[in-house]
Amino acid sequence: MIFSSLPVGNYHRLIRAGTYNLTFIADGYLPKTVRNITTTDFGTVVRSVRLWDGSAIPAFTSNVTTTHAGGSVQFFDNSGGNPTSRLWTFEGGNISSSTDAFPVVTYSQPGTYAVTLYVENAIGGNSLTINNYITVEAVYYIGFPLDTTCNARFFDSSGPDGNYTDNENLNTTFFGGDPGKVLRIRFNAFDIEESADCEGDALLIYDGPSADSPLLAKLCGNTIPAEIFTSVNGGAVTFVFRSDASGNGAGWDAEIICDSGTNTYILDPDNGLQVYPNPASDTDFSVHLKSGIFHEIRLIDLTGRAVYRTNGNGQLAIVPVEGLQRGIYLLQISASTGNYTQKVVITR
Ligand SMILES: [Ca+2]
Repeated sequence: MIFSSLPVGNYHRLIRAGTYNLTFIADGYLPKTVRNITTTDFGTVVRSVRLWDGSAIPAFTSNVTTTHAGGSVQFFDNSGGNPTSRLWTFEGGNISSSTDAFPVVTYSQPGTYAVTLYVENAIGGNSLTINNYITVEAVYYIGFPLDTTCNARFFDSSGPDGNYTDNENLNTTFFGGDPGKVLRIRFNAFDIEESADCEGDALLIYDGPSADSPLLAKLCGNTIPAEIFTSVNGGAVTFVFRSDASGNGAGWDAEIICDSGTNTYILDPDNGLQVYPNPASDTDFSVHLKSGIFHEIRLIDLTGRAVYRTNGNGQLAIVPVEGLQRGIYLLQISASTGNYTQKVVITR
């Protein structure tokens, strides 16, 4: 039998056991055929079918979703339905709007910003907004004495471009902005003149508020170092850079981030909402809520498509990563304690 729901209609038709292609037709929408639906006599098959009216469907990606103050992001229009016009809106960008297919936007102020794309064809238009899509980190060069942060972009003395200079002796201390987390140091680029035991040029990293704290790493060369974690929740990290009288390199580009230290992200400490691991490689994401229950959890890809959705009344949900491309996703969580969005990464 085939049913539709009231008030759209209520009709049915007896069909025999077999495999069928069902075509759905409605005024104002394009026909849609769902293939290979197998049913038994007196059996029930339920399919949710959404018809498309032919209007343009917005979708976009970008080369990065995290940048630093002064950094640029390249956006790509991946919309469907052959749009004939488009309008981007960039919260916090140096251009607030654009009609280009591949606009480049520069962000000057730290924060998180929404991106909206509206596309239209002869039939109609649709708009897609992704809140908190772009994260812009505050920028620090070594030599800046100290600050408290949970999201810093940290460079050598020359910043993102150019080499550091000779005979430098500079330091910077970051205090963790979250009393319940350690600091995680992740390098995006690294190039310091190599020497035996890094006795020439070196970046030294200490597990605390000064160079008297325990040494975590002494770095030189041009291999990107593994991630480094401080050991004290709400503690500090101190960087000391020294260069000798000749020879130098491009320096480094690093991110300083508050982190639980075990790849666990705590979204809501009051209610014990955690996501782990993040980033994930081949392990599924676990979402754990200690007080309250989940209503719905969705994993959204960067085109705004839900690649996984679960309804639940429990306190632990598993979001499978198998079959998903590496990249950045948004985990949208609706729970009795509130609604949450967390950026998660698959790194395989
Ligand atoms: Ca040198």
